[in-house]
Amino acid sequence: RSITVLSGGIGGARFLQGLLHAIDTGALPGVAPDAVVTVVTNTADDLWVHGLKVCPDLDTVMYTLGEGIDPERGWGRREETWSVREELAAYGVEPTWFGLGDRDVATHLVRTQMLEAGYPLSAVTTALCRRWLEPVHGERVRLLPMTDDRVETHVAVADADAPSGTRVVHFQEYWIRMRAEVPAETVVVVGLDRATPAPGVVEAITDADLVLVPPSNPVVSVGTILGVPGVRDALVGTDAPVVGLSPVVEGQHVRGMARQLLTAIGVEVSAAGVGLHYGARSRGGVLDGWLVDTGDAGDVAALEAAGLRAAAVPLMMTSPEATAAMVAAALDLVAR
Ligand code: GDP
Ligand code: FO1
Ligand code: CA
Repeated sequence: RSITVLSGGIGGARFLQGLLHAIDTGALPGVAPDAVVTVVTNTADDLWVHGLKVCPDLDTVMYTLGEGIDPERGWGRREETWSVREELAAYGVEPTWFGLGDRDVATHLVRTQMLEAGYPLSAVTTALCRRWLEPVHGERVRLLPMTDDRVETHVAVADADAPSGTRVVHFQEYWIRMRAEVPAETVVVVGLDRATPAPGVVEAITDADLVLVPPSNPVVSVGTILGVPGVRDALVGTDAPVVGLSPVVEGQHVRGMARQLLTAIGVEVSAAGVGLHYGARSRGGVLDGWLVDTGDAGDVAALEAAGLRAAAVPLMMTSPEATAAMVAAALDLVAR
């Protein structure tokens, strides 16, 4: 069996922990313990900062599955120290709002050096994962960036001081410095339309036995992956069932900024709203099934009317066990 997951950062990483737990405990009928999991990861959160290429979602997944993540923050390294950050601040260099931890910096140094030597991001990611994933998971987890091309999400916000009344900032500035407190007017994913899928991405979807869309951000995580030319077609064309899980529970994102960004792209902030935005494959969309939280059981009928298989189960990823049960329910949805 091979399972492909289209992942963002924290939500995707937690989901993957549950998926691997479910595989290990034999909780998924028809999925052998040696099933290979390919993670196609969003790279549109990436930024160049202090001369370094930082890939937050790739690193969040890599550190989480490699047991190096800071569990409280959900991003960056555990047992982190911040001397580099303090020294940069002492020089007064911007951006001071983006914090690079000392341990984390090593990852960005290796990555940047390899990129500048001419290796594509996908090859760099494989090299970094040799340290993090192989010791823990052997060959059964593969991490692929969605593309090797530079793609960056930018957000337009109202700014009375700007001549046009609008200012465009990098997604990280919107999220960290502005704390997503001002409405996002539009989301522009720079470079997306000219990007090509990284090696193995299309094949991972086409040749999969199952494709899972975790409860990742539908706009800046899954939305950007779907926007890489060729990815949507691969999903439409694959023989594998495609099933997703809602990141919106009872009209609220669980964590992050899904509400602000869904509003910016005109999608209703509800479990059904996101499911209908992805749409049924039978009707031009990308999903066969969509799981919603028990609190959103009232959304199931509308989803079914739109051609999706849908069910309501608890969708809070409170532990790998709870998340494994979500994965089992997702499988059950498309097995029926
Ligand atoms: P990011 O890149 O770090 O923002 O992470 P992702 O894009 O992978 O996931 C972010 C999304 O995960 C947010 O929209 C949250 O609503 C959602 N999320 C986080 N924790 C949970 C959870 O326990 N259950 C559900 N259903 N969604 C969650
Ligand atoms: N999030 C913050 O809130 N503040 C930071 O200073 C910060 C730095 C950072 C550095 C590396 C990294 O991989 C992630 C980092 N994050 C930080 C998290 C990141 O901004 C977001 O959570 C994701 O991009 C959203 O997916
Ligand atoms: Ca992200």
